[in-house]
Amino acid sequence: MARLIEPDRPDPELIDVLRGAKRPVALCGAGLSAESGIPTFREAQTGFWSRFDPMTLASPEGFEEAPARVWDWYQWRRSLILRGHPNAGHHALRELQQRRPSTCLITQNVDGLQQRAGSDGVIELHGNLSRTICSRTRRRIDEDWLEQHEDRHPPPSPHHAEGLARPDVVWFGEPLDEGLLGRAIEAAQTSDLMLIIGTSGLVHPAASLPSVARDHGAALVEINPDATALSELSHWRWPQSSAIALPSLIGRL
Ligand code: BV8
Repeated sequence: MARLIEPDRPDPELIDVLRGAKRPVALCGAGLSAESGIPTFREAQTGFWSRFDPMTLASPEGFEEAPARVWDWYQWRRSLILRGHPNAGHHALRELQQRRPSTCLITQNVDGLQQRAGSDGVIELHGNLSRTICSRTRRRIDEDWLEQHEDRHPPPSPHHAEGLARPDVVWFGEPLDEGLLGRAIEAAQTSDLMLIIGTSGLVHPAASLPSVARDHGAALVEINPDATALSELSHWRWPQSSAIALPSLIGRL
């Protein structure tokens, strides 16, 4: 049963555990970017998009069936990300990296906000929306080409006659990059503390990383206003926004 942390005050014992951590790892989800104005994956459906299921839009079948709709959905999400900025939670994780260079940041998010907060070496398990690839060859498509063909939804690919431009993200039903997943599993196996930040713990294989960490002796701390599928597994649960909890915890390092 997870130990509940007072919403507005980090547990002194947790601060000691963080201070003593040799290999902290963070598993980040859409909740980390919520305070940056990026709706979480399940909230992402507001207004016009509320009539579509994100699980379908974020899939090869969805793109096959309605490429223009999927392309426009991602263009809409890109516009939210461009208007958004890293929040205090992203900056606190950057600070953790600076104070503990052995920190490993794993994200399910595709918004690139952690990198915009100054972090490098972020493991982007599900890709990054700012990159565009060819739907047939998966080769990168540069911004100049996309601008020249911005009247087409989606633009054609320069790499293949039947190719279309698509976001460089992992859709449901697509495999994750083996190298990235391997690095994330290795980080979970060798960590002594895992911060589980803003994720519902429903999307696999990312959602299995906390149990890998726990099986290898790591202390698990969930930071999320709501309970999730990972709460039972966690040693601590902090029912607080990551934009408040992370600076409060890491600021006391
Ligand atoms: C694969 C990119 C195999 C696209 C995304 C095992 C069991 C069950 C199912 C499966 C399984 N293995 C595979 C599957 C199928 C599937 C899956 O997991 N389905 C589930 C959903 C039923 N997985 C896959 O298809 C994966 N591929 O396994 O391939 C394979 C192998 C070989 C050959 C072929 C295939 C691929 C999964 C990747 C999908 N792509 N993103 C895009 O973004 O458009 S996942 C998508 O969901 C986002 O990346 C998002 O980050 C991610 C996970 O969601 P969360 O981040 O958790 O966000 P969510 O909205 O759910 O929750 C937000 C949380 O934040 C909430 O708890 C909320 O309370 C909290 N919160 C809110 N505000 C705050 C906050 N927390 C803190 N502070 C706040 N302020």
